[in-house]
Amino acid sequence: MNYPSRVMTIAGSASGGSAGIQADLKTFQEIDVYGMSVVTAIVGRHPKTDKNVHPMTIEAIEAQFDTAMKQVGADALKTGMLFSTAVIETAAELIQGSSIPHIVVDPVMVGKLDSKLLADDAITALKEKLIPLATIITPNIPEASFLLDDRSISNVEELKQAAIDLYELGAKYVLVKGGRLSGPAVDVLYDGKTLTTFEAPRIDTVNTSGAGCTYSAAICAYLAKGKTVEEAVHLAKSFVTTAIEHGFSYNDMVGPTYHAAERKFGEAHPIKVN
Ligand code: PXL
Repeated sequence: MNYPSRVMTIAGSASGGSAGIQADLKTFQEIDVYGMSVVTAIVGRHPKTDKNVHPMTIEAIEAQFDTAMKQVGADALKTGMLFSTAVIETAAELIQGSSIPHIVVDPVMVGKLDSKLLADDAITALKEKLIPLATIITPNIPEASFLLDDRSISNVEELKQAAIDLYELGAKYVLVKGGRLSGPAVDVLYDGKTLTTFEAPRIDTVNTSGAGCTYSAAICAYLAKGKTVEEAVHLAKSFVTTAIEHGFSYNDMVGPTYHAAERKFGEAHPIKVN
């Protein structure tokens, strides 16, 4: 038997199922890798107290990682919502103490429904402790802008310059996602030498909750399967674009992308690579 590659996510639980750990595990399953999880916090707003982020202890985070590594091991790992300096430092230590070959850092800061997913004082640890360990980081425009001291990014040229400048933080590859610009959804990949753009047509939908989680989870899954970073980004962009195309909502709130779309509709969305 050819066992599936092993993929771990260290991220927050999004109880609505569109984002976070839930999006990661659904994506892993669709791409046929073996998914494991380390929950850093539970995100869900209490109807009376309004409390939205319910953190796990460092002990619980270490216990989950150790259990998954002992039971299974990992070929690739992604990080999502880590929230605090202490959790970022713990994730960095766990990654450094492992020999997992591919590390995807999605520098999650704010959710689509405006949940605050990174504490104000945690950006330094993210930049100094975690990003240097990354094979690839996957900021969207607000995240890239924040990592570059509130720089404004409003066109593809500025997206490219942001990727070049973020490379200085020490990741091997930087993918800056331009989904929030108008026009086609252009993402820029930089490896210290070459800029590559990945372009999908804009899809007219509001149902994109968890798209960033899904994209970075798909990159992680394809890296675990032995794809190069360029191939993994291309395949993942296609996967998430198809998932966005078939996004839906059960009510009048912003809904999820459809993780099963590529399998169900038998189509991988064409992506222009330049
Ligand atoms: O989409 C970003 C995100 C990541 N992780 C968790 C979330 C969200 C958005 O709400 O809840 C746990």
